[in-house]
Amino acid sequence: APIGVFDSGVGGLSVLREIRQTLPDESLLYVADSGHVPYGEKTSEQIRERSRSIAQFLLGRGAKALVVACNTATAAAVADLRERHDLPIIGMEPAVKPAARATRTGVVGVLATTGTLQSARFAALLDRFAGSVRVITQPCPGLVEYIEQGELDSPRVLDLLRGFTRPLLAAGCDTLILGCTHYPYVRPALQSVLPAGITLIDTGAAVARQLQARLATLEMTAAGPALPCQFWSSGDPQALRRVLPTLWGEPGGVELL
Ligand code: DGN
Repeated sequence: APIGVFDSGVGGLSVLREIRQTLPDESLLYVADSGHVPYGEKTSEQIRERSRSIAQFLLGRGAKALVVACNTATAAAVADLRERHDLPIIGMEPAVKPAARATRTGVVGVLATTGTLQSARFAALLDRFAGSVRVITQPCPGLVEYIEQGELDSPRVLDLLRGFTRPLLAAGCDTLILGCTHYPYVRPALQSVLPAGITLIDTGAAVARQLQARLATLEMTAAGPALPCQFWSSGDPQALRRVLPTLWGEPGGVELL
């Protein structure tokens, strides 16, 4: 049976790539909820509704496990999904723990959506590290929209990144957490606007390993061979098809959700 992965748009493809690398024998299904992107400015109830309906769809396609490849949707909906469905459900979380280990200044920055940063789940995460590290948060409105278009290093994207990181650098951050699954795609652009010696941390690889461990414990690991990944978009399937070679690494068939 396949693993179902979803995001508000193309960001979750950064997680999907890590899953493919870690679990090459697993068949994968991916839903981009591009008809409703961005999730960052939506209410939690709206995001829970979208997540419920996408989870239903993926379960209907035989998914044996779900990955909520979106920090914003995880914060709003993962608890609700776990209550409703009895299968492994893996979510994202800004990587505060590895950042706390990596920092030398003791100050780390979190780049994420407004929705993630304002969530109770994120507040609880910060509480756990309150004594050990100072955390400065920075919402990044507008960034996801560019990444959705495949615009990863244009002058206006670089300007946006300069603006978002300036206050974090001023506060003494030497480690920045990419707290949204879209942001790994602007990692090179970020690096180009940051001084040397700033560490960037994202969660995709850790989530893939967590999924691998869960499947192994439950004896649900597939023997392979994997089928080609199937993609759905609730927005414009053509638009997703266009960015797949860049963001997923190869072309793929996309259907309308
Ligand atoms: N990719 C999503 C995340 O990780 O938070 C959110 C993107 C969005 O819809 N704003």
